Amino acid sequence: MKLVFATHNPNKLEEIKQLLPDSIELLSLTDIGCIEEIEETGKTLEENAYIKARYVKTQYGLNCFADDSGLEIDVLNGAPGVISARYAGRQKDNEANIAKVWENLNNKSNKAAQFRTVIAVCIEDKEWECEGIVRGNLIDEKRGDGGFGYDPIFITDGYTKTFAELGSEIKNKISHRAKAFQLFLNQL
Ligand code: ITT
Repeated sequence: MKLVFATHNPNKLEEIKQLLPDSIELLSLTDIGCIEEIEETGKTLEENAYIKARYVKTQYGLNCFADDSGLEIDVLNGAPGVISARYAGRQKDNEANIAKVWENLNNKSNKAAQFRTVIAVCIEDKEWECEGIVRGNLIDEKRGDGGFGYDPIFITDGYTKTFAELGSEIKNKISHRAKAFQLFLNQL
């Protein structure tokens, strides 16, 4: 079966390819000639993931799945959530995004947060979604050079190192994305 992963990110594609059975031919947006930007206009991670997966299914007639992820902070009612990449503005600046988190958490003792991934799947005439969540706490300093986004300020429950200090091998086993993808793979 041909299956499209609605991403242009070669690292994400390769990671998933390793986990899939040989019977599935995994294709990226680039592989199917989809070079146009799919506007992520949804108000939730679910909506954005479905926008991407349905776009490919409708426009290209191919089975597809798509993911969207974000950081959700308890005392900020789940912000930045769906706008995690653009929290401090359209320029998608990690440093500025982290500074805004600190600003909004100033004087708050509860720094609990979670990363959440939603995968939307459109295969034949079926649609469903898979979710992965990793709980933890945010810290007031940046620690570690690995990962991306909010990794230097997030320590997941049961660990003392940030996601940026853990290294990709460990992070990719325990992350929100890993959990969502594992669920998805089990359902294929
Ligand atoms: P796509 O092109 O595939 O959409 P992206 O960088 O926008 O890649 P995601 O949709 O997975 O990545 O995540 C949106 C934002 O949420 C991302 O830019 C980060 O700010 C934050 N985020 C998501 N997963 C994260 C992780 O594992 N570690 C740190 N920050 C993360």
